[in-house]
Amino acid sequence: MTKGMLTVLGKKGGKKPHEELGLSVEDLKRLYETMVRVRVFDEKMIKLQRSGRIGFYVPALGQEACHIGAAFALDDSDWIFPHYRDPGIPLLRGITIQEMVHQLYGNAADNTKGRQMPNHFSYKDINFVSISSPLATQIIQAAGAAYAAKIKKDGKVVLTSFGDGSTSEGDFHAGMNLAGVHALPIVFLCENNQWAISVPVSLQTGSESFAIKAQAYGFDGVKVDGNDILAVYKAAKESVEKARSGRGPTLIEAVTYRMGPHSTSDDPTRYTPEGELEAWKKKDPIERFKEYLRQVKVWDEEWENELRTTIAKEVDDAVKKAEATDPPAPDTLFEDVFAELPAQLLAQKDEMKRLIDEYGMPEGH
Ligand SMILES: Cc1ncc(C[n+]2csc(CCOP(=O)(O)OP(=O)(O)O)c2C)c(N)n1
Ligand SMILES: [Mg+2]
Repeated sequence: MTKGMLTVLGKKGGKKPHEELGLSVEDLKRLYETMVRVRVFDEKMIKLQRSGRIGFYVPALGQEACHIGAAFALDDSDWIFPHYRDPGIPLLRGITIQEMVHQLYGNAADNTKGRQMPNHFSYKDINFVSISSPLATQIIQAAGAAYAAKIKKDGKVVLTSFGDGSTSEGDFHAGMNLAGVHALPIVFLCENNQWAISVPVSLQTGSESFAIKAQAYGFDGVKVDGNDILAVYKAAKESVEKARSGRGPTLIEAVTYRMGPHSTSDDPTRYTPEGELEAWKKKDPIERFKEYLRQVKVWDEEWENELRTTIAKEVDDAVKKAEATDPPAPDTLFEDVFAELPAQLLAQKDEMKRLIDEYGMPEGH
């Protein structure tokens, strides 16, 4: 168990931290760009929901460093069993903003065919397993996948992310226990954003931290500054190397703050203490990384402006295209489960056709 909290940004003296971590200038740019893409995407999606154009959205505001820093430490073929607040991970693995916007609209180009809740992304080709609505279910699925990786000896590592509130679910304990017993190749990332909707972290655990919980299962816990992308990357890199070399799991507690509402269905001003958000805004993970990049001469105003303009256009174009795309065709409701439809579903399909013939297509089609 590491004592205290791991930080990298702001440390004085010695070699440049990113060089020590083996990160190139290209890597730094990619990390920063992904954080800004998530921020711009978030801001736009919230506006779209507020103006009634999409139904629901879960912002990642303030938590960009946690999930992007951790995922960057993985190989592209490693498995991810994600929390619902991690849109930067698919973006890092090459999923486009367009694909994600189609999902939020649930239209015919949505790869989940409008059957999933908005924001519940799922990308089979990049080993990004479907986001789960029931809290913590991804943790046991991830432990099972890590068990499979160990049996198959395929060299893959599993990352599963979840919130502080999710550690109160039985599935967290079951997953951690299985991983500890079998020394599985898995990294648990707890994004401690201080809140589980309106429940503060003080009511979530009697332990002195979340990281310390790993001790009970026989492996290491690391508490890291979750608004410091280089610190998260460092913790994740060490944990991933450890997992890949057969030395078992790690629990990373990334200490961060949810700077926006829990989701677009929430109003945090009703329960957060005055001044809390303002205090955390001073530790904004993007601003902190930007300052570091400025110091090492990777960031300048011109690049920032170009980045923001390009991303804003990319998001706007994606929205236009999603709004011009039809909803999924009704027949798709009957696809993907049975190779041959059973009699009762055939009857339902006929009934649907009859209703459409009689009343026409529902509004929006
Ligand atoms: C099993 C279960 N119980 C309750 C909920 C309702 N719920 C959705 S999100 C949430 C809070 C989760 O907090 P946390 O794990 O800290 O994640 P955060 O939203 O803060 O990122 C709750 C209680 C749920 N989705 N699943
Ligand atoms: Mg939380």
